[in-house]
Order: sequence, then structure tokens, then C-alpha cells
Amino acid sequence: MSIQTDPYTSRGTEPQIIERQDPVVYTDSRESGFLSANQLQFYEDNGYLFFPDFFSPQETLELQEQQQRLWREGIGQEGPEYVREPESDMIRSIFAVHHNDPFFSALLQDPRLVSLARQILGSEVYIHQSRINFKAGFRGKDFYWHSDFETWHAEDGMPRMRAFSISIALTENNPFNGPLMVMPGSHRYFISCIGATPKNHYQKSLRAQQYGIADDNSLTYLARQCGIEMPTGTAGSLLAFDCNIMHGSNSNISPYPRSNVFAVYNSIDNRLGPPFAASEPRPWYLASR
Ligand code: 6CS
Ligand code: FE
Repeated sequence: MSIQTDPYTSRGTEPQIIERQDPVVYTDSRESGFLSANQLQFYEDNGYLFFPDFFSPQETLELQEQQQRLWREGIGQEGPEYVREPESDMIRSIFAVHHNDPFFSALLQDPRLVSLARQILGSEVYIHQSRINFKAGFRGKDFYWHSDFETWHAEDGMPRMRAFSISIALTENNPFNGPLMVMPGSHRYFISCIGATPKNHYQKSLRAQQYGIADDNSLTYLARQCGIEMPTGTAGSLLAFDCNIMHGSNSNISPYPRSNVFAVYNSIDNRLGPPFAASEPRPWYLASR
């Protein structure tokens, strides 16, 4: 019986840059689908795709009202899905909104989003994780450079790179309020990170990630190779990005919040198994099993 060696080992003793061993786009129909052939090609080459006006102005107004409702409701909440900023008591993220909130559950099952996900992942899909990141004005801290897949593989047991995220802007994402930055093309390299995963790492990592972040040399190499892009746009814009693209965002010292709702679509052929580099799987609100 051949022992399946893990092509994406991480959290060991030395950094490595490993070529991606998985396709980026799994679709078998490049012509017909939500994305045009050109859009699909851009996504495959760059690992992301930006839609400046995905939602209509009316839809966007409702998104904003619902986000403000969740913010108000969340003020006194203590549940584990409510993650606070590392240096203040401000809410940083609310996880599992697709599970807990009827409006966001319906939004993230919008037929446009599901057909986009089915086309990219080439199969039926499900939501692996959802969250609203509020990144409040003045207090919203950074999300350091990382690959989501590195965490989802190491800590959630996601076998292969057959998942992607969408980020829907709930407020304007402009150069001043800490928008998401990507390294285009970096999704083709898996950066193996140093350092064994501490127990209950997520209780710290969701506030300020310390493990599963790439080393300076690997980041410098990737930045030189790929450059850095910063897709910005109004509320209602949407960014789709591959599970393994290197991304991050700066702290928000502007008065304006940078609030986005994220959802991760995973292929049903890529369901989670035991973590590849952690002692325990993470809880349900971070990784749907
Ligand atoms: O650990 C996670 O699953 C989360 N952490 C980051 C920084 N991005 C992906 C995801 O929300
Ligand atoms: Fe991320």
C-alpha cells in the first residue's frame, strides 16, 4: 500500500518553497459558465479576480444595513465566533455568519456565487468558513502575509488546493483603510512555514497570527517574482482569490472602517481530514466538517 506523502509539509524546522501540485481552475467547461474564458485565464494565471461592481447599489445598501445590524448585535456577545482585536476590545471578526445568520447564509448561497464556485472548483461545493472582518477605523489591526491554504491544510486537514475565497466589500476598500493586498501568481508556490503549531493556536492566530506565516526570505522572493497588487473599490465590489495566494492587509489608521464579508468555498471532493500539522482539529465555526 503506497503511503501517501503530504506534498505540502509545513510547520517544520526550515522554510521551503514547493511548486503547487494542484490545478488552479478545475472546470471542464472553459467556454460556458459564470466567468468568461478570459476571466478564467486571468484567475488561473494570477490567483485572483476583482469585480468592481458585483452587487447592485440596492443590494449593496442592504448588505451595509445588515452588517451594521451584526456589529450592533455583536457588541455584548461573548461567543467564540466573536474574535476581538489584539490591542482593544473592538470586534475584529465574527465567524460562521453563513451558519448563524439567515441573511448572510442566504447571501453566501447566492446563485451567482455558487455558479462561480462550481466553475472554478469543477464540482459541487460547500462553505468551509465564513467571517465578517470589521477592521474598525483607527483600531483595526493588520493581517500579516499568509497563505490561507497553509493554515487550512496544517490545522484543518484540507487535503489539496481546491478551495477559494470571496471577499465582499461592505464599506469602501481604499488605499487608506487597510485593503487586502495580494501577490499575483504566488498561488503557484507553497511556502512551508517554520514552527510547530501550538495547542489551541487559533485562540491567538485569529487576533495576530504568529505560526503559519512565511519567513522574510520567502516573502522577499515571492514579492520580487510576483509583485504586489491592491484591488480597491466601493462597497459591493467582490474579490475572488485562490486558497494559496499570498495575501495580507495593513492596520487601519484611517477613521473609515474596512469591513468585508468573506466566504471560503471548498470542493466536496476536498473534504477535511485530520490536521496535517496540528494535534487537534479546529472548532466547527472555523472549519465546517
Ligand atoms: O485561520 C484562518 O482560517 C483565517 N486566518 C486568516 C488570516 N485568513 C483566513 C482565515 O480567515
Ligand atoms: Fe487570509
